[in-house]
Amino acid sequence: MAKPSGEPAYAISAVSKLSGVSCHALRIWERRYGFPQPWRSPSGQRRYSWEQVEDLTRLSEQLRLGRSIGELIGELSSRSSSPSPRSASRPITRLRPELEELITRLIVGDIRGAEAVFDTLTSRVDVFDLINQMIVPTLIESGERWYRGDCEVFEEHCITEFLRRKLEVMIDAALRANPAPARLAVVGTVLGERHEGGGLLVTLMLERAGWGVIYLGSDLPVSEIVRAVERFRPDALALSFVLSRNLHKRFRELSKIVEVPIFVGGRSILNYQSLARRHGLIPLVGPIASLGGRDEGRSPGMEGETRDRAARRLIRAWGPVRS
Ligand code: B12
Repeated sequence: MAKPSGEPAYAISAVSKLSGVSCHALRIWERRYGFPQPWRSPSGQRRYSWEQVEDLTRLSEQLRLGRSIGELIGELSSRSSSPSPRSASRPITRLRPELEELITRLIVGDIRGAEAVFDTLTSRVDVFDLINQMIVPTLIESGERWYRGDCEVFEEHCITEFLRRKLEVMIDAALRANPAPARLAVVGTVLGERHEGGGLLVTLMLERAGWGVIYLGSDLPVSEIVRAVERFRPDALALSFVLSRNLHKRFRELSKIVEVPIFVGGRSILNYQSLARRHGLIPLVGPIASLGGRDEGRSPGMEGETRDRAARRLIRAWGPVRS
């Protein structure tokens, strides 16, 4: 069964990926501002509650909008009795009960029940909320449960395969609604990286933002990616990195591709942003659903845009996270 939402169950690496705040910043803020204050596991590891994850996610969104960390932490500590209008209008746990119901149904093998939960959700919330509040947190939650030993490998597969199928259906719908894209991106993952979630999410968000996407799937040698770039001549290459294994080697191989801007994202990029830049790659961190934005659908004015401007648009959509 799911852990109660208030129990401190999340490790610092998970909190970092969920909120878009680096592990380094979490430790510095704790020392400097006493926020966020984690619990400690019996072995001394930091443990955070879901509520702290929510606060940090909101805070990192505000940081991206240019607000200062000191000011935001001050607001958070004085807020306890009167939530801010933003948090009232968009609470991140709004879908938490549905998320837990979905997971529970999937791990007991009630696929049809899970379909019903998901169908009800899709009729209630937009794609932006579905991704940010449901699909990504459920993927992460299932990985955390597996890591803590709270779920079997096959149970984790029941959850993630269901979500992968849903993402594919959503991509099909976005593609049909985007018949004449003005820009083209090639998306995938490099050799050794079998995690597809990031690539599928990027594909979905780019299609919704009016880009055409050729999705190459996962675990592809860079030499094959080079050939795809030569053949398709895209405006951007977007690659997802979950594991940091062989990152230096892959970055070196990718640095040889100079014809096209290469955007790299995914949980391991958060801690390797300068390395990526040194190899001429463009790291993008933060929640994926900010590309295209809430209810923006197709981005206007893409026709006639230069390749550089199109690439800058992609960068602006994510923006860097400052610590
Ligand atoms: C599903 C899954 C699998 C599946 C993948 C199936 C598939 N077809 O995708 C399978 C079972 C194959 C698998 C295998 C493994 N996995 Co796994 N897996 C997961 C799980 C549960 C979900 C992955 C996912 O889709 N996450 C959601 C993504 C989308 O989140 P994200 O990377 O943080 O990305 C966000 C942003 O960064 C951004 N983004 C992502 N990509 C990009 C790209 C661009 C260009 C941009 C702009 C943005 C962007 O969008 C996301 C949402 O906002 C995670 C749990 C987790 N916390 O993620 C573990 C997890 C990633 N796996 C893990 C591990 C350890 C493994 C294995 C090594 C296990 C093993 N011992 O065999 C293998 C490695 C296989 C390999 N060589 O790749 C660890 C990784 C730990 C680490 N080092 O960081 C995790 C975190 C689990 C855990 N808590 O320990 N896994």
